[in-house]
Amino acid sequence: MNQPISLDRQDHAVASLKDAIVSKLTYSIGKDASFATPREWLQATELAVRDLMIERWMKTRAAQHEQARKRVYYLSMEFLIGRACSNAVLALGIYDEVKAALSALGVDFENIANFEPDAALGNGGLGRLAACFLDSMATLGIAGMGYGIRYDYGMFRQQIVDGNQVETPDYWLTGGNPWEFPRPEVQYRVRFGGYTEQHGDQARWVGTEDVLAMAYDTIIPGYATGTTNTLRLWSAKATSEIDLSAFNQGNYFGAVEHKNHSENVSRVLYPDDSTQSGRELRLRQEYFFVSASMQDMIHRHLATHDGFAHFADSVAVHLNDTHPVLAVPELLRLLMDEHGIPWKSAWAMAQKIFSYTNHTLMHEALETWPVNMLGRVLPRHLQIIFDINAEFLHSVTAQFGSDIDLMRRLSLVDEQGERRVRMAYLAVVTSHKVNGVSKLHSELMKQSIFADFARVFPERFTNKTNGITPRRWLAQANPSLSALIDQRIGPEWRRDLDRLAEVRPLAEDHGFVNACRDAKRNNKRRLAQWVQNNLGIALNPDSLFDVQVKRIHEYKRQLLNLLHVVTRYNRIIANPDADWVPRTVIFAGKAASAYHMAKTIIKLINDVAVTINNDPRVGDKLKLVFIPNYSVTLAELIIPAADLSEQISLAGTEASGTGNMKFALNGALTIGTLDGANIEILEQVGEDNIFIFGNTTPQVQDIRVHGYQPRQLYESNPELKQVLDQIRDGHFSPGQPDRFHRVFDTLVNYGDHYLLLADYASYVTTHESVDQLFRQPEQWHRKAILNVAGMGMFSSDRVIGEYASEIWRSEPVVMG
Ligand code: 26Q
Repeated sequence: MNQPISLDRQDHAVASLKDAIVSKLTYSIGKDASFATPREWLQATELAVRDLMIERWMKTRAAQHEQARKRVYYLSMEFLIGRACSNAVLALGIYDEVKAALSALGVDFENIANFEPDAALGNGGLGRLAACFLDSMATLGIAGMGYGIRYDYGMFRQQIVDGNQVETPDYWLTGGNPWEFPRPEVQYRVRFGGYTEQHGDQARWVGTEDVLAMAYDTIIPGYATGTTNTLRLWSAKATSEIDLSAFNQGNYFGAVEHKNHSENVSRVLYPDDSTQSGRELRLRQEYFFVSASMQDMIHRHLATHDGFAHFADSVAVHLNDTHPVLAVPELLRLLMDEHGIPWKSAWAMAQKIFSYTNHTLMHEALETWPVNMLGRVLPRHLQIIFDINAEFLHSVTAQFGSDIDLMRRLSLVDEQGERRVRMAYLAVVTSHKVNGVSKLHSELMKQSIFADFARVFPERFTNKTNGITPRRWLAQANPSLSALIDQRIGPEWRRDLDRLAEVRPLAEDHGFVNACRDAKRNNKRRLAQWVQNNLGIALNPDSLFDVQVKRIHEYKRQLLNLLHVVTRYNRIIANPDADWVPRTVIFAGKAASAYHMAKTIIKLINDVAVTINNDPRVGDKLKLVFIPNYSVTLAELIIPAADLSEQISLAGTEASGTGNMKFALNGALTIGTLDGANIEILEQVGEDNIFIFGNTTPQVQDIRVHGYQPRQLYESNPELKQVLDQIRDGHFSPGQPDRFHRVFDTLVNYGDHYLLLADYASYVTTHESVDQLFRQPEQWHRKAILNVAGMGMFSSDRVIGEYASEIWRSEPVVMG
């Protein structure tokens, strides 16, 4: 939807795309059109589209170079990109032309696009945020580059077998990856282990085991602009292919053992999103990619500069959580030990260069590494961390006097028990800016985990409320609604989401409201069709689609949702002839492989689904579906089909949430707690257009202070008691009645940390208001439109603009 192309120009574009695709099919894939499979058509199309981006890519590099823009390096262990083809085609503004070209060849674009695997190099929110940020940096013309790991295996595939999650590996590179360019000429040596020898101020790190990091560059197109950025991912390569002496002795297995061991470092993404795994391989992964990235950054700098005089003004390095924080001691090591810069200036530069985003307050997710392990794997870095700590604590003493207790609390090394390095503290001490990802989270960050640091560095802490890219999450995922909006306000909202405010008056326009209703119904049918084809379950598109899709975690409270579902089921059975608003409740999400309770929750959802969906007394009034293998691509299908968005985490636990924004942008109403960015969504859409329930953060703190009494809540609410007893007594697991004992005990007897029962009553009542509103479709869709209209500020373009001007201090590139 870029500038309209005149008709003959469009004909011309279609003709030349058609030629290009056929030529790629013939000369790059080696196939005749009459024998090509859909996958081969896709590959040919991708190569043709890619050619159109490469020229822009080169021009962008030249412009960034000429205009000497400050470079922004975004370091992240995760980039959850999803599919690239439709995104690229939309960015280039040639969707209709590609579709027409393929159609002339007898091929359906949407059909072949479905053969592209997702690049699932991330777990969830944090990884997807990084992908949205790449899109926005390219679109805004920020000279930004992503650095990460090219995992051979991305996020595992989830199958549901007998109601249980079963993980299978995601080898996403089988069919090749046309969006990446291997750069065998860009390789760095990354060292592990060994020991250090001190020579005055400089240290020599010797006796190491080495791995090579090789770059793979992925093109990141900006939307409707010539700027095209790069995501550079590192893949591990052994320093030698085979061990010749072992080989010559006939030990063929031993000969490749070293190679395999080295290359394992980039083999697989850790599928934990909220507990620190503490595994040494994870530490090696973290160091592997930041070492390569810092070497590359210095190399690139020295290619155009004489030394380091302007270094700190020419680069900004952003840490996406603490996972890449070893970049700090690595940069210091490179500057001091390899480039002879004295400690003082190296440290001063680091403090200007780094900034850090925190994504969680949960204690179990905060990274710490045992001093022992760090000393063994990265002896030089441990020394440097100790030096930073000494320098920091010294400066605090100068400012606050020597308060031993304060020192203990601020120290980068936790001395209690097994000594551990607190990675978040290292990030805070180094960075000139530290931000949270929603207003509430940024406040809580200063009150809880970083309270002492907020006193030492008050000016350092700031908020950057998350956002999402409107290109993927509205234009691409929801063509029906996008077309309606285009008709009324034009296509500019794709680059300036604040323009959606112009939709607000249309909430009073019957024609528009009805059209939005039809668009939603269209999306619901699209999803129902998919569910029918893939899961064999028939959904009624006229029922209320009530959706909770996200990682499975106790703090996100999928169980609270389920308690409501069972309550509704019991009410239907007790009163089958009442005038029920038909509901379809949809869940999707993965559980970390070792997270036992999360896996039990998946099983319980599936067991309840079997009971409800097969109960003839229920019929269409209630359906429950768990959609397996939630992914970016499934999100694009599910979110536009939602009427109701479940954002029900315990107040104070969800740092921001970004799914909440995607749903509201697609015209779902939110049922949510006052948590994370829900609070800002409420501010934007107004309290009449969102369903808020439950305890607030201060109330939660109050309940905890006075002692949470779940058993009292259980005893005093008969409906709640019935539901919990059914779960405990095997109503949904007759073959194994004690299967969910632990769920019951957690909620009722062990003082559940996430206070589900404390919010149950208000949640169920709020769902009654949801039904009331859904009975008045005109009112419902009016409010849905007001949600869409209020989402302007949640564009990742707004967020990146703020990061660029307030944190990175980097000006956009101007393309000629
Ligand atoms: C850490 C150590 C070892 C192994 C894995 C990890 C690990 C990996 C991923 C820890 C955390 C994550 C991911 C966290 C995450 O996705 N956080 C979410 O970030 C979103 C973007 O800011 C927020 O919207 C969510 O609220 C937050 O939960």
